[in-house]
Amino acid sequence: SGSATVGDQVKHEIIGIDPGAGIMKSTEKALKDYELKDWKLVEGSGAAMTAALDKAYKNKKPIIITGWTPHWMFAKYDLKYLKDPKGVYGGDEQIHTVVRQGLKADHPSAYSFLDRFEWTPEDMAKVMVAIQDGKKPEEAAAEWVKGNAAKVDAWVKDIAKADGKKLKLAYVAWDSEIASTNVVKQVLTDRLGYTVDLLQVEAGPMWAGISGGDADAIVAAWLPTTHKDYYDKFKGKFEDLGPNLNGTKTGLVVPAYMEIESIEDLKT
Ligand code: PBE
Repeated sequence: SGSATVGDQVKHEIIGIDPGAGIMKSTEKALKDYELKDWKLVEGSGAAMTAALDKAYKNKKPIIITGWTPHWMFAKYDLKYLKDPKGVYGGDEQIHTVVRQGLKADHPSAYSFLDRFEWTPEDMAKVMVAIQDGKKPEEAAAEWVKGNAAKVDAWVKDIAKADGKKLKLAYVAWDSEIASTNVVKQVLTDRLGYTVDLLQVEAGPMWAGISGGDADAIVAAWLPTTHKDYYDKFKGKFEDLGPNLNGTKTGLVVPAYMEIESIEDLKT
């Protein structure tokens, strides 16, 4: 450190994730709006980003990542969001459940459950942490469903079983969505008798898939800000069942040991 600026210390790089993610677009906008001209947003994946964070953190090195809540990284490391006085990353946001047109008529049981599905950031974080601790996603989801029977009972109460009918859930390999999509799959199979395929895709194809009818449902729509472009592009071609989780956040995240507080501090 010494007198080197934060920019020099991190080579003016922000460690991003997959290029289709909404936080990548928000971060490009942040670089413009905060006039961070020498800065570069590095594309990668959620897994590469958390690997880079882990390595930097263990060595007490500076690093700036694109981050979001709920995420297991906040349980594992002492981190902070950089303040965003211009509000580039948006205000209140929720994760929505979105289904294809016609799902209600074709699969009324799945539709009724998906319409009711709602849980908390703490619920989701539990599944995420279990996966991070080495459990397979299906295993972590099954354990969560078992351990939260009252909540799950209410989601499926009085809904008829589906006798092995097939459903496709699309999702992106973001740790939050790996957790939620596996829990929803578990409820659909274990409690409602569906046969469920998970399609792991990029964000653009996920929205195209739910809008074109190639996927039946997603529980991974971050609205109104993070996925605004996708939402607007495909508007009218999907059915938005509303929030399944409240209390998300996105932004630039750094280890708490770094002596910066705001995105504006990156200018100096
Ligand atoms: N995320 C996690 C996604 C939505 C879920 C914040 C990385 C995104 O930026 O699109």
